[in-house]
Amino acid sequence: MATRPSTASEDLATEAVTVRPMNHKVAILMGSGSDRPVMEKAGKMLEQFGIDHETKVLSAHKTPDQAIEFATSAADNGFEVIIAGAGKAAHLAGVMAAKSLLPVIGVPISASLDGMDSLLATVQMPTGIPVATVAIDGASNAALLAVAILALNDPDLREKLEQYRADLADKTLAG
Ligand code: RP5
Repeated sequence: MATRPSTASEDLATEAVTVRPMNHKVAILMGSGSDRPVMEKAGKMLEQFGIDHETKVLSAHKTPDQAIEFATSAADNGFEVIIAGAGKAAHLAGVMAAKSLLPVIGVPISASLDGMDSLLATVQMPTGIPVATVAIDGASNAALLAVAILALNDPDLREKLEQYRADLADKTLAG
């Protein structure tokens, strides 16, 4: 029996079945190696969602040229979101936001003054250059916010986020 050519809608259906999961890449930056114990939580959370990430120590103060170079080339290098944690006079997230159009999530690190200094330095960005700031040492939430941003255009990731929230509710109700 002669086979008829496939219709456009059948082609589309086949394409939908063979579609691959989207590849995302998130940058996890920190101002010092001493921030690593906090910032590692962001990486672990992203891994739960199967999201690739690259971790780097870059200081707005000690390595300003490298920090600016990273921010300037981040989008071209495939990053979609930048998470930046720093303590004390925390400028790393602000510098990333100044030199990149990617969404930047700042994590204030409690390196001194219970983290109040870095909280204010990170959250109080002047109008025009925003940094989405999470709680002091809130690296896990920074990752979850990155997931929410990436899920806007990724139904599979959105499903994972819904499942994460459902599990969270179950755990909470279980006491
Ligand atoms: C900030 O100063 C870093 O992000 C870190 O939280 C804090 C202390 O840095 P180190 O003295 O450990 O290099 O720039």
